[in-house]
Amino acid sequence: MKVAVIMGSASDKGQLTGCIDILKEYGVDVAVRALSAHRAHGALAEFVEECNNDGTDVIITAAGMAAALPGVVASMTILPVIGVPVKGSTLDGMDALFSIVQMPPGIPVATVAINGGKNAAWLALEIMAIKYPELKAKLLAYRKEMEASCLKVNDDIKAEFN
Ligand code: RP5
Repeated sequence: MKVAVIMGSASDKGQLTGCIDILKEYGVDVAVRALSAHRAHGALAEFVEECNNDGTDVIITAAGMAAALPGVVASMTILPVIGVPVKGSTLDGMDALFSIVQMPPGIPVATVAINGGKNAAWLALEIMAIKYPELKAKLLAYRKEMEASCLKVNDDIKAEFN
């Protein structure tokens, strides 16, 4: 299981640490890069070409402002590309959200919430679970754990107010 995580700038790093932690917790081999689509497009193209040939399963991308990175990466691969809009200081991430989600037909980017790095990891795991049965079993077990902890909270609330 192999995932590439590309951020547009080191300033996006904070939005990806949770994502990278989740992937590693599930035993995924993670290759992390900071390669701007605007400032380093040559190196970005070389890295995506590596991903196309080295068994990478999914590419996670994160960028803010005029966030071209996810769409540009998607244009260079048929691997599933997940986009994380990063909240900048001026337009609160709406700029990045619209840049990432509004892709033309044929070049999709699976866009998660603004600053939704953790869901990018969960979505990548679910995509890979189609191919890796042991990962599928782990994700199903995790859903059961989440349900159990949610029901425990419900029991506590019932006991407190009823
Ligand atoms: C985007 O511009 C990056 O993804 C980052 O979110 C934003 C600002 O980049 P820096 O000026 O902090 O490098 O391309």
